[in-house]
Amino acid sequence: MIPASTTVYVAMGANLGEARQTLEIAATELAATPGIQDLTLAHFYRTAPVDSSGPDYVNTVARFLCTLSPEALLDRLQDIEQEHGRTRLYRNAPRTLDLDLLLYDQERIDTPRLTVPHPRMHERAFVLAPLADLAPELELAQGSMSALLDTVKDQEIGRLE
Ligand code: PH2
Ligand code: MG
Ligand code: MG
Repeated sequence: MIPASTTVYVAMGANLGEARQTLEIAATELAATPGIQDLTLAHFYRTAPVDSSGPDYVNTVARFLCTLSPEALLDRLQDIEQEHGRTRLYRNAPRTLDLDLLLYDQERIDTPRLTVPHPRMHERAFVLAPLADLAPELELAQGSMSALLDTVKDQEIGRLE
């Protein structure tokens, strides 16, 4: 039997090292994961750090179909972060790679390891802009993509080629 696939969105960010290249490699690794199919990447954006410090970030969002459980997917995301030298010195510290599970179909998950939908995604231009590239029609609990983008238009962000 073919297992039912879930549509998943993952936010990708980095502000240390070759940030864009790291995101491209991480996307390739995600796409090659058993249980993950049809990965599409949004545009890349250069973004000023939000509640964080250090150099500008590069951010994007990946969408894919997934047959992994949310926990198994989180394990895989954390493995890829580790491979790219991710350390967790303190909250929101500069990082070589951050992979955040944003949406797992319509599911609401609230466990010690995982809160989905991501609780701060609706207030961050560095998530909303690439998410809107992939899914302009998406509705979050807090509003439509265009309404939410309007509330974050003062956040500094620029699309990369
Ligand atoms: N991630 C954070 C905190 N602040 N700022 C930008 N611009 N991009 C990020 O990915 C980011 C951030 C925590 O994960
Ligand atoms: Mg994050
Ligand atoms: Mg994270």
